[in-house]
Amino acid sequence: MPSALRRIFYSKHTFQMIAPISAAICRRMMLFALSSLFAGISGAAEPQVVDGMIRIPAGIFIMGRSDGPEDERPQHKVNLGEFLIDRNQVTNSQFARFLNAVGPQGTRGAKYYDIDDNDARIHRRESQWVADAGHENRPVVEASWFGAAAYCAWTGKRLPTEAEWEKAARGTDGRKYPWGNEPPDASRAHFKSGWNDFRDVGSFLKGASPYGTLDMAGNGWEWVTSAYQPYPYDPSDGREDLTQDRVRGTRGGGQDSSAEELTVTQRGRHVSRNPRGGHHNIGFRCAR
Ligand SMILES: [Ca+2]
Ligand SMILES: [Ca+2]
Repeated sequence: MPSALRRIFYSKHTFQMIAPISAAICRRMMLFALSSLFAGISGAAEPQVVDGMIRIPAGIFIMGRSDGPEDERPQHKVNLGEFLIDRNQVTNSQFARFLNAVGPQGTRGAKYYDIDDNDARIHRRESQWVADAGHENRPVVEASWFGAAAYCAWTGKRLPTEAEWEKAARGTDGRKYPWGNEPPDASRAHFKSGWNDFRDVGSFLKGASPYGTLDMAGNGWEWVTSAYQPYPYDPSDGREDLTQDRVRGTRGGGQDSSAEELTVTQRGRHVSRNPRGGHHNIGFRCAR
């Protein structure tokens, strides 16, 4: 074969071999570019979730706000160690398992769950506690603060502190809502709804926090360990003494909240928060 012809043959042959490979590489690069673009648009990459929990790195974050209600002032910096927090609120079916194992009556005279409340969505059927049909994956409410703390302990976890909750909800840039500063809408949070009208946990991916935790705005307030005390937040001033019978914090806004109550700084000052009772709009998630 003449050398010029051989060159053409080999180059054509080589092209035939390389063409499918380069097409595949091109396809992958296109897919990568598109997925990066999509991640950029949706605001966050897929978070790493292990055992239903998300790792929140150690470090300083901005807590409270200086332009809000009295109990959210002043804005201040809080340094926290690393912790894990549940991506989602605890559901009725999860809490039903706890009731079957531990029962609804707590120690120290506090009940864990308001079994007789009309808003309870877990009922006893054939000697088992069972979530009502259709409500299995909805946030549990009517669990008292004592019940929420006992549930977390039963799973080897604990309730988050008020500072941990707020950092998990807003990250470190001092934003107003989990997703940023744009006002809430129905694609990001479940709010302005009826008395016992919830959505399945984790339904609002567009409302994710910078770390990927979900429903930090709306779909049920959430108990935290901290007693309701003025800022600045100081864990050594008695607010984290869990042996005291105190009004405890609730964060994040309920299914029946107005948009104003959905900020990551909102401390639930208008919410009925007797820690010994269950409430129609207060649920919880756990930390570790
Ligand atoms: Ca919530
Ligand atoms: Ca109740």
